[in-house]
Amino acid sequence: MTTPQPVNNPKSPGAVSAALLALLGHERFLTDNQSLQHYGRDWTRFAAPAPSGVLLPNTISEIQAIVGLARQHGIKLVPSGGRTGLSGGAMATNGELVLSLERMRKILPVNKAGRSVTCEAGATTAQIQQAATKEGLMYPVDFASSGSSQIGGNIATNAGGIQVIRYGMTRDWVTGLKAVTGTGELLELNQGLIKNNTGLDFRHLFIGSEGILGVIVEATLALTDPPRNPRVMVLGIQTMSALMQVLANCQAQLTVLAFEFFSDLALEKVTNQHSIQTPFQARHPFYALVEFESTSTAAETQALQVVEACMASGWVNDAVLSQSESQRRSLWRLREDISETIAQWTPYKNDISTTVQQAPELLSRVDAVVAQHYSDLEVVWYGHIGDGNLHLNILKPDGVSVSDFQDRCKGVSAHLFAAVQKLRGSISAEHGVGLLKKEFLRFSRTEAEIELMRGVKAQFDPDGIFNPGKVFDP
Ligand code: 2HG
Ligand code: ZN
Repeated sequence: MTTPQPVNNPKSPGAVSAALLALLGHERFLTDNQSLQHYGRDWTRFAAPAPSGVLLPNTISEIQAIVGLARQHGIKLVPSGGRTGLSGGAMATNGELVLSLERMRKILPVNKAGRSVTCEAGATTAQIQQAATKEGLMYPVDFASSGSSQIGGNIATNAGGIQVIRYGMTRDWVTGLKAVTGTGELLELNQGLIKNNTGLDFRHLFIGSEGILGVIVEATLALTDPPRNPRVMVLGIQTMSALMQVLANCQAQLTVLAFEFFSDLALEKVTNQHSIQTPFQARHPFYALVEFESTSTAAETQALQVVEACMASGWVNDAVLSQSESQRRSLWRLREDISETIAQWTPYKNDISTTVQQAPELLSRVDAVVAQHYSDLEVVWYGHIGDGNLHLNILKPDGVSVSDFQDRCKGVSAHLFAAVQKLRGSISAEHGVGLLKKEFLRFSRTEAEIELMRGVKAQFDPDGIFNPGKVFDP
């Protein structure tokens, strides 16, 4: 077997390789091309992976030893989970070493009295959800990629998903965090406590930090009761403003678990790809997927009354209501399969938000930008509109190169983000800034704030070894 020769310009590459090999062996220090390609990228398709090695530690102390070597030899590290991110936050494009947590995936027994679970950062979201379900509890942060995304990555991007309207973001469920900083120190933050008012809470700095302060190695998560008898309605809707009226009415009268929307083109792509039946005979410009708790026949009657009232007002054209668990799941697929289905068109992704009350204004301003700049392209609208979060995906036409397409869309982003900025919204609601959004960060954060972020990074990672070039430039 040949000795791997990493790494991004270390002071003494031979010594680094020898030390990493002594620490991890050939099995857990990978430098073959296939591994570099696999571990060097996330679900973003706008940059080429180019790491110089992949590290697969088993323990926190191995991670601390790796950080020690990185400091000593000037190596950069990219923390890596399930790499399902969409902003390039886990891409290694510049000879870094990928620090994968995939071997650290232990889940401790669920603490029933405390309604919590502690796990290593490499446990997948779905494994954690299953562990909770076995005990009659629920970890409520959920999204289409939960089977492969890992909890460390979820926390590092403060992942959102399809039930935020009811349960909040990942931040709301993390009660304890262990992280190794850029100095190799192990921080044990908040220890699963519900009540702890002892000064600055660094846990919340690591949540959403996108790997720039250090690497998350363990988490304690709060759990809750699963919803009772969730039902799904899909509503055919005429206009975007009607969508928001329907939201207000559902919120007022139902226990809403999710309120998602998608456009007719999104539905068309998903149903064509997966040979799923469309729920309606006729087509409608937009669809809302509403999930609600239906604990009694009164709740079901209430839901039907809401729909009837919305139809009478002309907001809803048509509606279907799930009658079984399998129907509920099939209706969810219409929404959950969109992102994966359209991936074949290398879409340019926008993940923007405002307050919920300003969402109609956001939709109309975005509509104006789309009409002006993208009238010749396929544009797929969908998202968590009940949270004020819109995913606008622009599909790359055949025959246009990825980089030309990206350049064109980036030019339009400035117009789109200016509209977001006017509403004091966010240019990245849930996918993070990573590599792709950093040049636009100023549309959501002031220069003074970005400078403070640099200062915070310098405190936790004085040598700048963790995820360099992500979120902002040094
Ligand atoms: C979703 O809500 C994900 O489906 C992905 O956040 C969104 O692909 C996207 O733009
Ligand atoms: Zn989303």
